[in-house]
Amino acid sequence: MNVLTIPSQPFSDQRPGTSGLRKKVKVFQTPHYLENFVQAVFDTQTDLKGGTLVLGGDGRFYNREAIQIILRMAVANGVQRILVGQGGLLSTPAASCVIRKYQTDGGIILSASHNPGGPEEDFGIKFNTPNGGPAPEAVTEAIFSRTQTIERYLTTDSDPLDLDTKGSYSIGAATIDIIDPVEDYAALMKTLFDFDRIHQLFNSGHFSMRFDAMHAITGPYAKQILENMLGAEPGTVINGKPLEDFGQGHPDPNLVHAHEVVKLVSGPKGVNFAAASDGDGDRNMILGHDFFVTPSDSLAVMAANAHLIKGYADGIRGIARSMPTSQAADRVANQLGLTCYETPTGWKFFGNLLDADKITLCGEESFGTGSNHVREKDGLWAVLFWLNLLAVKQQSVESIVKQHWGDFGRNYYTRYDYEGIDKSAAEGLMDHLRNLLPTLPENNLEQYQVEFADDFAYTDPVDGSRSEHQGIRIGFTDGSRIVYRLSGTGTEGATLRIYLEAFEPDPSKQMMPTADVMQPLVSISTSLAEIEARTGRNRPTVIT
Ligand code: G16
Repeated sequence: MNVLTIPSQPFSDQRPGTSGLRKKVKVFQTPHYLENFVQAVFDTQTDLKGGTLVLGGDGRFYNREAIQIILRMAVANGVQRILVGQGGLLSTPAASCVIRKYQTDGGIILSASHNPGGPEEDFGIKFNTPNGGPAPEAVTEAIFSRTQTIERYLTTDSDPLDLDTKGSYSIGAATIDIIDPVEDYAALMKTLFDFDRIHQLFNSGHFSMRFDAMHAITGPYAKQILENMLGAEPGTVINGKPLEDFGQGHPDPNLVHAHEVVKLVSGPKGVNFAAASDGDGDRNMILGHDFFVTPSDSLAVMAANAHLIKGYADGIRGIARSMPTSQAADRVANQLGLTCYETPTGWKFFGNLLDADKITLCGEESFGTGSNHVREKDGLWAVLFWLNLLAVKQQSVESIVKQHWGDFGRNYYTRYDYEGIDKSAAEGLMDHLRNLLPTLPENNLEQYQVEFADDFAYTDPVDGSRSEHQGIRIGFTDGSRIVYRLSGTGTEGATLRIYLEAFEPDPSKQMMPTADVMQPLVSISTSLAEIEARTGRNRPTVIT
């Protein structure tokens, strides 16, 4: 085996977004494009030399080729040991688990999450630090800055490795271990949840569920844990085979894209409980019979009931939510005498709070919940948490959530997405809102009185780092809110997100259709931002 030095030149567009570098597959296939980014990781994360790297992805198109490229580069850059998921597969939370369990020097995860896969679709890459979490901004900026000066990358002339057979292999001085992608993760789940009790629930004869893996990474994990370990009936996991193009679906677990499982939990023949996860297994959607749990409510319910779950029986230290996530979790924290941290969008902002033991649970409106067990959001973990809760409480999902609203008040919530709009129009719209901010406080917008209006900035309470321009917040005196921000995960044009939240403390008014409750906030938010005039759109692409 020989180490080769290949001359290269910078690409200007390699700054990671909300979660790593995401581009069309075709962009990643441009000669040297992937290699430059990977070399920038090795050049800046110097502990990898002589250290251990975890490597895996969500199995989407180009995953296998990328794994072979990165393996050769890792060997050439002096990585001593590389742990690779069999078949090149590792869900994002499982990668985080493996990075932590074997005290490695970090991991490279290949995924574009919930974005579609295939030759014309999306691919992505991100580096996770030794705590198992997505690299914080200081690290992603260092990687980006290195990509801007890169002149060469290192690789080897070694043959492709057989990714499908578990075992230990050597290339030069490096050892490559092809590991079972599910085993370590399943063992961790067993320490957190009462598997016997969930097993009894599945065998009670009056409970059944469906889990939609959406032909993405969680299929093998869900089959092993739900069907083999917990005794759920065969067929509980649907669309369980990971496919490179996700069966031409859009592996985003929401009411629109996971419609197959929504159907199975609806109507007189519907099952009691259903869930879905995304491309790389870190997102989740929770459904009761004819009942959708918003991700914001899911976090709040988990926080209020964590003491009932084995792994959290000693109580939780604190909670964090991303800024656009509803304030339902804040109400729980308040009652428990805990702090609820409000962070910018992006799981990377939870890492320091978890490492410093300031929080135990965290979550986002974008179908993500997690805890201190790993440093990524975790789809299947959330499903097991709910299963454990159902087994303990012996209540339906709907009655648990309605009881929660009765106790804490209901934060009605909806999100409007305007996808693929013109980038400069989107930036102009955000500037326009920023200019309006000083005029808003103490004004009335229809029946709402503005309490505060700002451009959200965050100072990390652990390391003092500052993140500016994280979204426009308009808060009203009754606890309702409008939030605007531009997505950092898209690969085409810009996506404007408007997040709306209306607080209702009165139980007699908590069963209204969300769309009706939200109507005044929808009209305020669209006219304030001059959406139609600025973007040419008279309706959003997706409403969740
Ligand atoms: C990523 C991040 C999340 C974020 C989501 C949406 O999730 O890890 O923290 O909430 O993107 O971000 P945006 O609103 O900027 O598109 P994932 O599941 O895509 O990795």
